[in-house]
Amino acid sequence: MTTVICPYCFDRAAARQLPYRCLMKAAGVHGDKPCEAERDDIWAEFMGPSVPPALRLRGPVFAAPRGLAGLCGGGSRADCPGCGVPTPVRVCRRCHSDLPSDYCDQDSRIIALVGAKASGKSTFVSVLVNELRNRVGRAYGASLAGMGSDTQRRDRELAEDLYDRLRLPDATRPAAMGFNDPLMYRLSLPRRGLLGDGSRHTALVFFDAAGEDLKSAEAMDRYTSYLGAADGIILLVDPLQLGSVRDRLPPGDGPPLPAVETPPQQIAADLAAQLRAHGRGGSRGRVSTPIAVAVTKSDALRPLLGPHSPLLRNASHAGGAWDEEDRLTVHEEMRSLMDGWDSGALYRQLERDFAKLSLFGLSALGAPPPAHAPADAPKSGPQPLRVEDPLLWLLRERGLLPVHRTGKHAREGSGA
Ligand SMILES: Nc1nc2c(ncn2[C@@H]2O[C@H](COP(=O)(O)OP(=O)(O)OP(=O)(O)O)[C@@H](O)[C@H]2O)c(=O)[nH]1
Ligand SMILES: [Mg+2]
Ligand SMILES: [Zn+2]
Ligand SMILES: [Zn+2]
Repeated sequence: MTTVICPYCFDRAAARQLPYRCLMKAAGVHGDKPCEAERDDIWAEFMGPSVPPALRLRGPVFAAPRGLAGLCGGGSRADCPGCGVPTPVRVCRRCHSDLPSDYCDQDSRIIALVGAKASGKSTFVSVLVNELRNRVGRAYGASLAGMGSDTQRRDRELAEDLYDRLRLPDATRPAAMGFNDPLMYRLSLPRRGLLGDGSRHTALVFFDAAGEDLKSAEAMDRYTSYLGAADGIILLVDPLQLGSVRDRLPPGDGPPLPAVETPPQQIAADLAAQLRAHGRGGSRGRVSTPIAVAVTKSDALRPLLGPHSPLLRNASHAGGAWDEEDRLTVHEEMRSLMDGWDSGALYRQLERDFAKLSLFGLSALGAPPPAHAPADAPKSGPQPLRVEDPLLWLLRERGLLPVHRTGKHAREGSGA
């Protein structure tokens, strides 16, 4: 039985129970009259007040007929009881959002992206997607395809902005101002098996919320079910919002420093509390969801790094395998840097709260934005450093990446 997690409201349901939506096509079998649009109040209520009244009228939703094979996508259709025309469109039981046609054909992995305002979440996702499609995709023989027209459109727009016009993403609008669509991708990785070589498909769902949603109670509600459903969390920490880092950086002519937002320690503590409330607390009260804590904008930290710092180069991904030793080197480097920033307070708290945690350092842009235009990418375009590491580690934790083990450090790491 295929279980589907709605990428909008995170409801879990058996694929065969998902209702259908009529496409309102002409050529109806019942008297040639297409169905008329109906008000979909369940969907409208979920989407919030930003949906104009005209758009609330949608194709009628009807329950899946009994006895139909438990598939969605893959060609499963049901005849609309109103007009008799078959439809392939499945919707979520709880929020009535339409699911992309191939969403339910594979396991889904929900990756929660969390970070204070302006910590670099949207830039990170855009660059990550581009790297997975190109450099990293080549190394692993992987491919990534946007699922659903919303993701495909947003990807195209963001890529044109970032790579052609060198414009950084706008600040993400907070949930109070409307619904932010999840980004859905189908990640295909090669699988070498006894029955021959093939591909393994995973649906990846990212939810890029606005930083201020972490602070607002209404927005938290949706955020919480998202966190509860997450297979892994990427917590982005903006080093330029840490007072001790700001004090250490030489005064330069770079772009102005960002406003100081919610401190990462506070975000981590809230996160752990939310996850515990969702039953994700494990042994000794530590949360079982793996968390990748990534310090962003590492380009700005260059004056604080030694000439051989692993943060100055990408992982090699040689042989299409994950290098555990390299991850530990980065983890230790970040740990000693953070020690200098706050005497290790954030790390100690993370260790108390999370059973599986790893530290990362990345830069989506590879260089600071131009001093006079902080909303632009550097002139040379994004030249990311280690932007893929947190996601690859989370995939590895779920057994989705081949691992290449060398040396004495090659042990399963938890909390290291
Ligand atoms: N130096 C440097 N600055 C970056 C990098 N990525 C993002 N920034 C800066 O951080 C700002 C915010 O980035 P966003 O990606 O919009 O951050 P966000 O977390 O999505 O912000 P909200 O949506 O408002 O919560 C950008 O406008 C850039 O000025 C990077 O790799 N290096
Ligand atoms: Mg954003
Ligand atoms: Zn839903
Ligand atoms: Zn119909």
